[in-house]
Amino acid sequence: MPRAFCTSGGSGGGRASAHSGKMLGMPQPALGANQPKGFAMLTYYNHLHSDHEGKVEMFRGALVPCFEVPARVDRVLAELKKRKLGTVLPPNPFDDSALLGVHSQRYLDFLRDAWDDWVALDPANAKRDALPSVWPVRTLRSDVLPANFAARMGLFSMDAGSPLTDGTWDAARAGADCALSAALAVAGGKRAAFALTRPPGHHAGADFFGGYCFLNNAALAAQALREQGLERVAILDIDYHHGNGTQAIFYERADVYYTSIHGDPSTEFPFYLGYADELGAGAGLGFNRNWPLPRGSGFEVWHATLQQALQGIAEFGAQALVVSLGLDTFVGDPIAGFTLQTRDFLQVGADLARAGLPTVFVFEGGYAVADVGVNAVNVLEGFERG
Ligand code: Q9C
Ligand code: ZN
Repeated sequence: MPRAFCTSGGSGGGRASAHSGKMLGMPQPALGANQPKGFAMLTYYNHLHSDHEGKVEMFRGALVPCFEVPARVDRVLAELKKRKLGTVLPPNPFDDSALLGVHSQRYLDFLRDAWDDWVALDPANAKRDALPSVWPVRTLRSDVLPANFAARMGLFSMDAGSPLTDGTWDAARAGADCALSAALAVAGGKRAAFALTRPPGHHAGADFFGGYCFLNNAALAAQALREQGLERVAILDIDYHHGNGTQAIFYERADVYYTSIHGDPSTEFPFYLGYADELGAGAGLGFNRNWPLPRGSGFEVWHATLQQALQGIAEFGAQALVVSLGLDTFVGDPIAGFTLQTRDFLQVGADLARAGLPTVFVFEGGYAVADVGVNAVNVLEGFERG
């Protein structure tokens, strides 16, 4: 296996390494066949997203209503249709094996069965979201797979803010199909495609969920672009929160460059990753670049930082771009701290277009529900016009 395909190891348990050649589970022939070409935006909409609807998340010692709600994606879809921005399609189906370039087999096995296992603990659980409450932190073992489901929840998660529900697997799985479909469309000649999906993905690691994320859609898109033959793929993460999962998945790889602009993790979630001194490791040294900004930062500093991130992508020589499109940089976001305005998102889209790369947009965060549709579509429209 070429070194470039080796992924950074997850914590034991049969972390799958990506394979060269055609991705397992891809429809054959994949490259360019039956893919719509041309300019107008193609959106792959996750028709199962609302199957995932958490009730509560743990926050400061209380269970509070979820911020990550189905209306977020409904708003984006409505705005896309209102402005007639390109075509909306259901995703193409991929086999579960298509996920193994990014996620470990034992994590996927856990996630697929998690709801049934939760209800098996206690039939009354059918009415309650599943949340973890115990974790294998330093000195505890993460190589053992406990039979107890609560223990497995902790092993495969990073927080208690990401409720797992009856429909989480089906929704996340269809979202992965959206990301893979968008990547194949772009590999096949489309200028841009948009994976409109929830739950989001960028906090999910090779073998854990957290930060409302279960499967890492942006990582799946980047890996699919690689396996379609693009040699250097860049991921630009503009969600308010650092994409710890995406960074970790590619941290030791030189073929996928990860760069992120986000709230300083010293005060902002995910707290334990996303600092400026994280530059990659091993073969991946120099292929990771973080741009933490203080809570309260506005568009002027954010926009100047975007130019620096885009310069890094240009110097890397990316052949395609994956954008983790979070809209929680918006001033009105209830859980974030930057002050971008609705009009600024048009400028963001135009700046992304100037990178001149085939681009996969993947929907991430953004919790100001009434504004998230206009803000997301402003990025896409700015890109289309740019
Ligand atoms: N009660 C994304 O934007 N905790 N995830 C927030 C607020 C986690 C955000 C606490 C925030 C995760 C994809
Ligand atoms: Zn976010």
